[in-house]
Amino acid sequence: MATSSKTPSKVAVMSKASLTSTKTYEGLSRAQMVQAYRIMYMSRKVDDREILLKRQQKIFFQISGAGHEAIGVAAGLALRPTDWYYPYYRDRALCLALGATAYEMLLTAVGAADDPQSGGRQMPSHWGFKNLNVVTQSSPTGTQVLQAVGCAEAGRYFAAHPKAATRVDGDYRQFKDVKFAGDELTYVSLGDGTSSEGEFWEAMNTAANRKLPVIFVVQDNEYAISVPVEVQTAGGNISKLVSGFPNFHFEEVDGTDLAASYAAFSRSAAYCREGLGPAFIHAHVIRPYSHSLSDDEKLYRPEAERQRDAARDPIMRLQMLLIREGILDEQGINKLEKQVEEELQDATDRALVAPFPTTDSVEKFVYSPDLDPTSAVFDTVPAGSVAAADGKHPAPKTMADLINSTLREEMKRDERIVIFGEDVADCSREEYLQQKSVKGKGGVFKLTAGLQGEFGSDRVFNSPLAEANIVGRATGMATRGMKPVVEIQFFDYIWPAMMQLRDELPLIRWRSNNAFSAPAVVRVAIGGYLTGGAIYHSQCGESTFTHIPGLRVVFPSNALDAAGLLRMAIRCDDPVLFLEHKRLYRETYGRAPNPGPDYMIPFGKARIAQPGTDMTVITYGAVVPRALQAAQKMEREHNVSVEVVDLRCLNPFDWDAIAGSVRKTNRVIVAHEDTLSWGYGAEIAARIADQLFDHLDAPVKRVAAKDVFVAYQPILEDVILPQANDLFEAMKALAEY
Ligand SMILES: Cc1ncc(C[n+]2csc(CCOP(=O)(O)OP(=O)(O)O)c2C)c(N)n1
Ligand SMILES: [Mg+2]
Repeated sequence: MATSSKTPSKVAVMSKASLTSTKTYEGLSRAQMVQAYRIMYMSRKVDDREILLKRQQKIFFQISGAGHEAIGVAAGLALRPTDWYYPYYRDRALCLALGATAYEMLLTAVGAADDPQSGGRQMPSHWGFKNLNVVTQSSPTGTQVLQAVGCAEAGRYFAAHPKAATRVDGDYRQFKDVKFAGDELTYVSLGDGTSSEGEFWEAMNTAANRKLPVIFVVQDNEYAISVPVEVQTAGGNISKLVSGFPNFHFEEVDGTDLAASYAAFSRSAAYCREGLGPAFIHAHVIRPYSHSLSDDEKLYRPEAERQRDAARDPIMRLQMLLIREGILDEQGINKLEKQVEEELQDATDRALVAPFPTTDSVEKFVYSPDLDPTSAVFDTVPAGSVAAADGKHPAPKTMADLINSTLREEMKRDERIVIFGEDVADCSREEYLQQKSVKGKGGVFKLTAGLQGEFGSDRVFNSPLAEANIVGRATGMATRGMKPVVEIQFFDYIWPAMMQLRDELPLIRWRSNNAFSAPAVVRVAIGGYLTGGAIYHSQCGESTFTHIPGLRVVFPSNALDAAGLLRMAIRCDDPVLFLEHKRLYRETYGRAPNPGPDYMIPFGKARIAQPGTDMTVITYGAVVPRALQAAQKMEREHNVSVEVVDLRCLNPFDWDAIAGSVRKTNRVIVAHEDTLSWGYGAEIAARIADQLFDHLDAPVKRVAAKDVFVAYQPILEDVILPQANDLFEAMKALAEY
């Protein structure tokens, strides 16, 4: 027996009738108690086996679920296959209880091609089983919590809009089957240390406010690596801190006690399924095996404390209970454990000979393998370019107008689209709209004006003032098949969402080896030239995002491109960062008639904003009109013909257009509004130097902002940001070279 030294030496022989007794343990039958013991024992043994394999250098990392087995199995037995799961790394026993196998776990540990969780891409214990609704988990502590909230919102949304779940060909919906159950709930777990992350509190807030069916489980083993709980949590008890959240059902339970844990989950699940709100389970557990194999807890935990924990070992406790209650005797336990060990041995033998992924597979599933947004099939002609029967052209619209109408047209076409962010609703207090006592706001730049009125408050709504909340929830929703088109009010304030934007949203597909994906759209108002925008309302910084594999980045310079590219972004099967320049929203430059509800521009196709023969300017965004102005002056004053290439889309970008133009003109300037050093232009310049060296008659030049933030005083702003005259001077110098 695993813990035989701690069990009574003489145990009663179990009666044959014992498993048929109707006695239950907080609702668990005697047979379920045995089943639970089997899973818990398997969980511990997989940990032990992985530890051995790591010491033998057959696997490369290990983190155990030891001490957390009872709470995990309790959840697995109390919840349903139609529920959704956002576990954390100690949830091995939960995953086994849901139906994952030791073999699958060991495939992950060896990094096998057939690892169903990630195809050899993620560390072991980063759970993700598509068939079990266990959503791909990552390493950053706490990022799962807001996603779980978004997941629960998606379940509720599809229940209210069942037709939205229908498969539709021709856009991302063709590849995104939706499943939902009306009374589903979402499980999310985390450690005591992780409850210090802000995203946890943001998630609790939204779940409480929207009465979402989420069970939050804090598995409190009193340590986060070496940091004890009283350092993490004011007062040392998370239950006390969260007790003021409204609409919650709260449980604080000994998470090493299977039956008590099961009861806590049963009550919590019933509360959530009734639609009363979320539940919070604070489970006191133990961590007998140090944090991970890279940690030695003897360095910071004395022996006496460790012994105190060991006395609460959940496996030992359940074993003693089985014997005490006559559910299994010593022989029965031995037999069960032997079966588990044989099964595990077989799983290990098979996992150790499983083929590795082929090295040419590394770039697979960075993006959708199904929908290629660069495809020419998305190349359409704008309807507004054709004069009507009466010979009149429709009125030109601003970029702001066309973004608004594109959102409206797409929302009509696709019921999976929801829009949320700060101030995007017309008016959160709906009654004011109904009474017609207010007109409604619809965004600080009015880009979403009228959409709540037209599509309802469950499709267009305000978020709390919390950017991680916006992107994290959008990620959860998109994982379930919705199409959140969310707004970050100012690029300058995107950073609280950075963990979600770098480590989550664009990575979900790759890290799960295409089992999951989250093709959300994040619209962001960006840029300066505002006269008074100053440091915190003028920033660019697009290269930070083009540096993220898996994220499409779009940056239009005019109304027509904004409409065509936004529609492509919404129909796309990849996550998209859609950058909208504030200065261009209402400019006279670049207005266009509405190009119609199907106008699309494929990604990665530049636009020749002005053809030329003597030099090329590669640029995008608000520098495009400035480059055109400078180019016209060059033509007028120096008879130099400048080709202006507007990239429009930064990832993917149109290398063919760049190369074609440089081969023709042999002189090139790369220009952008963002600061010069380490910027987007550096990459383009490096590629030109590398691949077009023989075609150059002069060095590659760059024009960009000075390496400072944008100042408030307009004369300072002017000198900091690249102006038409800076471009003109650079063009002159390049022409003279
Ligand atoms: C955002 C982030 N910061 C730091 C880490 C490194 N790290 C991994 S686990 C961990 C401790 C987590 O403690 P807790 O939440 O209590 O969970 P436990 O491991 O105790 O179950 C830390 C600091 C990380 N993975 N992610
Ligand atoms: Mg902990």
